[in-house]
Amino acid sequence: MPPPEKPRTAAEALVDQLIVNGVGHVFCVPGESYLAVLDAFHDRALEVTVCRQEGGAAMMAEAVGKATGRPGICFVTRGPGATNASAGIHIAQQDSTPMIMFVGLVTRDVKDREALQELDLRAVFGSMTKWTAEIDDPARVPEIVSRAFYTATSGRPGPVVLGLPEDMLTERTAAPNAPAFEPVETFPGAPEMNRLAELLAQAERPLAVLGGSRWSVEACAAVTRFAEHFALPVATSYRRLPLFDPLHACYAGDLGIGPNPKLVARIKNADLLLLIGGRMGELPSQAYTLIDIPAPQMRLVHVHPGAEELGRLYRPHLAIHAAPTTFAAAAEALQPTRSPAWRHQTAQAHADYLAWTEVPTPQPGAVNLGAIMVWLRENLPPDAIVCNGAGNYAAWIHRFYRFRRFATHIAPTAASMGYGMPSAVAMQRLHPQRPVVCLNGDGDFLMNGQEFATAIMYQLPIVVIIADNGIYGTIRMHQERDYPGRVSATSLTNPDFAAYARAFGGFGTTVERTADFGDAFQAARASRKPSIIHVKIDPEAITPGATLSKIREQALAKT
Ligand SMILES: Cc1ncc(C[n+]2csc(CCOP(=O)(O)OP(=O)(O)O)c2C)c(N)n1
Ligand SMILES: [Mg+2]
Repeated sequence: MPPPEKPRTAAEALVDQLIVNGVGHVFCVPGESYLAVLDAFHDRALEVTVCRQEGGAAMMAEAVGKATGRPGICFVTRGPGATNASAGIHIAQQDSTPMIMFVGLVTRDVKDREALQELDLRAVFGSMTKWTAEIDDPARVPEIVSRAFYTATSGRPGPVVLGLPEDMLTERTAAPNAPAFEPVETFPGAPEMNRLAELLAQAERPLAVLGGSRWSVEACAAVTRFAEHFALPVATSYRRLPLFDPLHACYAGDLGIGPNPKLVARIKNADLLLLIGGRMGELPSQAYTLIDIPAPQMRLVHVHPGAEELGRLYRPHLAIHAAPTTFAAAAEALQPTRSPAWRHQTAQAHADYLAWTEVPTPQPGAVNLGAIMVWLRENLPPDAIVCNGAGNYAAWIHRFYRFRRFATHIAPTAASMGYGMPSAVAMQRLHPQRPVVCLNGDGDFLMNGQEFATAIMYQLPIVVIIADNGIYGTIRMHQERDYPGRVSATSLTNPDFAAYARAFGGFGTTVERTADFGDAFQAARASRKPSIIHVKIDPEAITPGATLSKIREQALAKT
């Protein structure tokens, strides 16, 4: 691209470089440290979402990265802004999500005086990003922004943080735009794929677990055909549910929190395990109890785009250094040499999944969250996007909802609370026509509930469901298990969340019986406003399988 006639400011060059790289949306909380960037937004074709707290802005950018595979972008100010945003950066790291956060900094002439809100970005973000740097020279804006796109997306994706000294942003530069980045692919080689075919030919009880990032609609379709050719049972890793159609005959279930014990047993007993894309971290590995470390008890094939992840925990029998996209394309070309002898096991695995998820378990109290999930799975269209944060309420989503399409579940594998509301805003900004449903706990919602105001500002018809049990339920559950009867710092006093919605200008309603949920949901959708459905849950209904009292009694019986 030829250089523009009048030299641009560094801020203008920066925003142009984002546009060159296909960025359509940015999320921000403004700061005086990057006024020149705000000015560059003024007459450029970018959708800017102004947020209420930088934690929300960062989680929105992370959600865009998660849903699209391309870096989500946010802009925040120095000290208080960047530190507020850090939760979103940490999620991007743990979830392997491409994201770039730009931070307005103090002017270069006062650096290291501990000037107002000065922050040592490298020291603060160095351990939770793939790369943290500062742009000191306007002429290097295209170079450094280009590198940020490559770094955030290549290998194992993750976050990049770039600091922008305020005075640098207003200087002018004749530097031309760098060409748009192109994702760097790693392909499995023929020797690896031949070895995989041999391992499959020798296997008796194989199983695949899909996880990680760098998937696509096409990759999911290709891996489905691979599974069909080999009648392979396929599980999805924690919060990677939409990678495989749950109603497909090869689907073996979700390996999240509180998984089907039959699935856990099936994985432990597999003689060939294919980990495709994921790291098999603490949650899906059931606290590192599924696969022996460092030498797995079964033959392990680990497919991962990050070379440093292969052999990091589990010493693989076959390491395939490839992204799920390129691996799936190669895998679907493999053909079995004999009819897979484990066909009946795959059918049994799918039957076990259906039996585990078909009918909601009975619950104490007048509202059954499982029944609400079944209502949603029967009434939402397949392209609906469900967002959530962390809390025990999410166990019912994992177990009873069914994600039929790629990227329809946006939730943190890092299990961070407060993610649902901002990610729902991001998804509705990206997809104005698709239904976006945001599920929250009562604790969870108010960690970023201020972004309901952002939904109002952009008139986003998100339906927010708050499962209010009056407790930090997950922690109360752990407390009753480890310190039975000694309740401490886990109770909450909540507002009237329906009135909260109305106070912002949205639609609000309260549900106190399961049977009333459907009408409440339809009324929320019909309002076309950001909506909150305040669902009152009995705190006894702590997991789909056990009440709080039962957990306490079991713990007391052990002491
Ligand atoms: C940002 C953050 N802070 C704290 C935690 C620890 N934590 C995990 S779940 C949870 C309680 C969630 O409570 P709520 O949202 O009400 O959901 P519930 O478990 O009651 O369904 C807490 C405090 C966390 N995961 N993330
Ligand atoms: Mg709660």
